[in-house]
Amino acid sequence: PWQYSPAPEARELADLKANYRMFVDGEFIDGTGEPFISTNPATEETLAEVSGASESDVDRAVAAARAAFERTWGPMPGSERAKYLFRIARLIQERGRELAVLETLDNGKPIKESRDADIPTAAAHFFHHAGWADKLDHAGHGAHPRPLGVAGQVIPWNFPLLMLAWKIAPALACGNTVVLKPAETTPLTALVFAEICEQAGLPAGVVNIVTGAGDIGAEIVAHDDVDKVAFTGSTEVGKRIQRTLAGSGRKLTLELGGKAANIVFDDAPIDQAVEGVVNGIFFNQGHVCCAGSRLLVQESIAEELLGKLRSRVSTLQVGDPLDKNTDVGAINSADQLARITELADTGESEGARRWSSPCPLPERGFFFAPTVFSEVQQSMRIAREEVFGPVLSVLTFRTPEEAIAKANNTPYGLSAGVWTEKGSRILWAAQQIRAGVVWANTFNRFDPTAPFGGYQESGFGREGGRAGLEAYLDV
Ligand code: TXE
Repeated sequence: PWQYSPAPEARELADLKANYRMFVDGEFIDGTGEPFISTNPATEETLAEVSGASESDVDRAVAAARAAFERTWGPMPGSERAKYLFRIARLIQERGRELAVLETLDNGKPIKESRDADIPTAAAHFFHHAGWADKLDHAGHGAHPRPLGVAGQVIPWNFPLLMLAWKIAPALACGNTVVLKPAETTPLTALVFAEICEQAGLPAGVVNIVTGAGDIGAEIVAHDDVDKVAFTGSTEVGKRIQRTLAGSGRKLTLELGGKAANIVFDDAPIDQAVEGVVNGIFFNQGHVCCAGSRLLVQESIAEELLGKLRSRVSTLQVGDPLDKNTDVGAINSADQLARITELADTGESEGARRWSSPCPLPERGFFFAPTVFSEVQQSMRIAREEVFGPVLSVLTFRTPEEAIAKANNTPYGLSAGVWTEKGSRILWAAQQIRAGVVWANTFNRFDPTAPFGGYQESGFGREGGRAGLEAYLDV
């Protein structure tokens, strides 16, 4: 009978700041590319040195994934695959503290978020998909689902372990093997996840983690022996990947940016709405593809809501991500901070009214004060472009129809929120808004049973739930 490998000693903080190697064919190896540094964005100090992949490391990882698909993982009954996924889920829970601290150090997000949201939701995703694995061998009615083969997966830096779980759990449940590249600014929890795969006794080659920058992502995407590509990241890179794969017959899912409307009607429970608006845009420093970055508020309650919103935002604690009381942590990188700063400055120059929380900011590290722009017009860049930072744009509307028209006036279509006491209005709005997720009287709620994904330039394909499995199966 299978037994857990002895758990490694819980690591001390100092040990988390070590050297990290990539994981190919069941072994931790030094890549043959340039090693790189992962920085703690809250202190600007070097956190760890990480080995870098080259094209030949990608070849090696894809070959290992192919061999595992053909020899071990592909032929394995779903009921056996399920056991591995359950073990992985439990090991994520067991190593939850270590993962949460490491995620916070590498990404800059508040520890209370990595501890209460990122890590448990990642574990939940593996539990959920473990439950699918033994139910996919026969779909019934003569339909026979089959895995696709090797999945090439590229993920961003905003939810490093959670995005990994969204990609790897369904792929493995369906019988595929994986080559995944984490973002270059947040590679560390993916490499601890590789240890967890080893601890769970996962056959070599089923999961391969290669580390490097966008050029390595591009190698994975373009690799002839990759059967399916899954990408979460910028719309620009998503479009490039779509062009690369055009005509190849390989499957693709894209989860790209967003510019979600959070609509507050005049009958909404206003204090609850204020909390939802704050959570919608300031959770994870606004580094959220489904962030409620456009607040659409009914004109008659706009002043009251804005007043309450500013008072609430003034109470947010910005600073040390490892402090349990911190609400808003560090911006993930200097590049991202520059992007946010530039876009926020255009808000002012285009005539919107800027208000920032008076909170003190740490002297070192990448920080940006929570900011609310009022008097925003739809034509302004801060109303159209994804800021991906703690910056809210407030627009007003008079009628429900105008609210829907404004909500849909975007090239994106990932998520939206509706705040109202009227059930009929919730159902109506959910039908009218062109977005993959519409939350009602809540925001940023994630559940592995609920499919997540977008319309238009937010991408295509769904992750989570039964719909999410389609991306990893042929029938
Ligand atoms: O994204 P990139 P960046 C948006 C957000 C942000 C902007 C830029 O608006 O401000 O994108 O962020 C890999 N082929 N989102 O520059 O470059 C890269 O190594 C294959 C929204 O960080 O798209 C990383 O692993 N892969 C988004 C991943 O793609 C490539 C989350 C994401 O990086 C590649 C992140 C290439 N040619 C940013 N170039 C969301 N949907 O949540 C880069 N990569």
